Amino acid sequence: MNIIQKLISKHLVEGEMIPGQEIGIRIDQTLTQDATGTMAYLEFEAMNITHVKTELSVSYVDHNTIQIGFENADDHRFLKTVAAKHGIKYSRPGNGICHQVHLERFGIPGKSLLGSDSHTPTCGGLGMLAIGAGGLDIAMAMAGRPFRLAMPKVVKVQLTGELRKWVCAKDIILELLRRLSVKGGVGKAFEYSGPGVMSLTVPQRATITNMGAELGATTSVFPSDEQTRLFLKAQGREKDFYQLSADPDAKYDEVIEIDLSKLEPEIAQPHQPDRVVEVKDLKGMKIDQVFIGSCTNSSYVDMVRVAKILKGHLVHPDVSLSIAPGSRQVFEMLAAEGYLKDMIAAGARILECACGPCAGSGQAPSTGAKSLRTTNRNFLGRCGTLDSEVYLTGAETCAASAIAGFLTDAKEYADVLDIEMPRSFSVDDRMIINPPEDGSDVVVLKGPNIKSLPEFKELEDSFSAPVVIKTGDNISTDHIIPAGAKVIPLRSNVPEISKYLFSRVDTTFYERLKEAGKGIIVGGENYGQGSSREHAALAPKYMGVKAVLVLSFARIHMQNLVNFGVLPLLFDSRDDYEKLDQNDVLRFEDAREGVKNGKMTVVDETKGFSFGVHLVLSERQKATILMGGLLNSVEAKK
Ligand code: MIC
Ligand code: SF4
Repeated sequence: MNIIQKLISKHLVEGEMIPGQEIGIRIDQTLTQDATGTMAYLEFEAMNITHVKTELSVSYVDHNTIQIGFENADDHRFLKTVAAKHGIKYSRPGNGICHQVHLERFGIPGKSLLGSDSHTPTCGGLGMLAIGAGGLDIAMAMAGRPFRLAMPKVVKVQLTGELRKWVCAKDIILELLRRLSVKGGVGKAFEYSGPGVMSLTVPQRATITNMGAELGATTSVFPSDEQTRLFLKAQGREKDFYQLSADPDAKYDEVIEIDLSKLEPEIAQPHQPDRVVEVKDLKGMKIDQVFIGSCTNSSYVDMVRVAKILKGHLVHPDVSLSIAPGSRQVFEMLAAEGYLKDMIAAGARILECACGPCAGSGQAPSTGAKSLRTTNRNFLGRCGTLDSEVYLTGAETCAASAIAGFLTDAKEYADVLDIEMPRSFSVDDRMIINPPEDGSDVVVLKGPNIKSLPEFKELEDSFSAPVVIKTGDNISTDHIIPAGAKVIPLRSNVPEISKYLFSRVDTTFYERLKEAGKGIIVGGENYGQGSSREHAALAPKYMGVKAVLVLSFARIHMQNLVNFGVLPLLFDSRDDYEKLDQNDVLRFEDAREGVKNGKMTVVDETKGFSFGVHLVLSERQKATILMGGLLNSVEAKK
């Protein structure tokens, strides 16, 4: 077996490991972050379960840390109390980004982790089976229910050679994005293998598995080997080590080869993470802003390399450089070892260890600006400025360019870039609050912005509704429901957040949908890529969207639509997608029977033609749709 098969078979509770077929796996650990966590815990509360059933569940606060009103602080208080009540650890704001902290303190090779954040596969860098999903799926996992997914195909990424000093782990995943595109990983899991693996430390591996999310992959994993043992030992957790490798005769569905010694620094251009070219192709491009941080590139070694480049220089007068270390552990070590001083002296604007600018919470670029970032996503408007351009690249390239004022690689700094992963990290878990043995007396505090979950009715048999929007390919959940300092505070308030639906692409959308009272969304390929935020399904459902009709879906978003009882429909033919227009009224007859059969006929009443659509759903997913969503299921109620 390959590693993915070994990990899955160890956790398999339902189904067979045949690619494409639905399987159920046992979840050992869960993680949530505040932006998706409030909803996940409201859903968990709706299930009336006293104590989580997992081995470990952690609630992180890292997204909504800018408190421009009471909302975020109220959310933190809710998360803290709800965690104490139900046996969940609470990582306080100030402790760092969920994926970075989980990798450092909790990830265990061989275990399964489900997180309400699409970058949960970061812990695959430790040999974990780590998967991102919507909040409701995490709530179900906390309640001890299996997590269902389609068994992925397994792609072997064979690494040979070693990276040159000014080339980094980010370049490996950017290279895969260049070759495969943002939809190249849908339905697949990526397993890294070959002699090049041993040269990569766990934090470097985690950069790669983190950004595997941008391929649309179900998950990504590295073997658990000597590097893994060294990392766990340095975290004071050698006892958690478990060796994991593929069998010598393991089979794979696909093989991709990358020679690390031939890689150059790469960069993803606006507005998709797969628009990758080599840095040298754009060398000299003037830049206005640089952000170094996020769950992709904020480890200790990343930050030290940045500090070494910045030392003795000043950030270019036309550039604003912000830096956010990934965790309190990293932050504290940078301070203790003097690296923070070098960053400050160079004029860097030091931010708290949180997601911050990555999803648009602070540091929005100026009008028309070019922003260079170490983050993983550059979807239109995500940074907070609609007409700015975000480029994604490695930390070294970012630091060298911040000094130069234009895009350049860090080759000239090669001499200072030889930094080893520390033999021991500074370990201090006091910012993680352990829940009491018995939380029954804990009072869960909910501020006025925290609204209860809407209730949904079962699927109607026949209905008609207008096409409220028609989009192109690769629409991300950032397009559907933005994040950012303004909108994230509304994550626990569905009526309010709904007002921002598609606001980045069409400011009339909300009013039009409200007036129609119902609607159909029409989209192209890979609809719903990116974030796991279930609000991209929940808000449309709340506003009366009956179906999302597209050429293909991204994995997490499609499951979120199912979870909230929105029909996820696929066109039988691209021609029909071409024929449809906004405002066409579509009629659905015998929709319930159609769901059961996996196909139905839709009538375009405006243009007077009919066409076929289909659903690729398991029997369980069909039943969920029919009952109007997962919260209405017996499984959620038992
Ligand atoms: C993101 O990177 O888009 C986020 C913000 O972390 C999301 C989660 C969210 O929307 O809260 C993700 O990746 O799932
Ligand atoms: Fe946070 Fe950005 Fe990572 Fe999402 S991608 S978890 S917003 S740092």
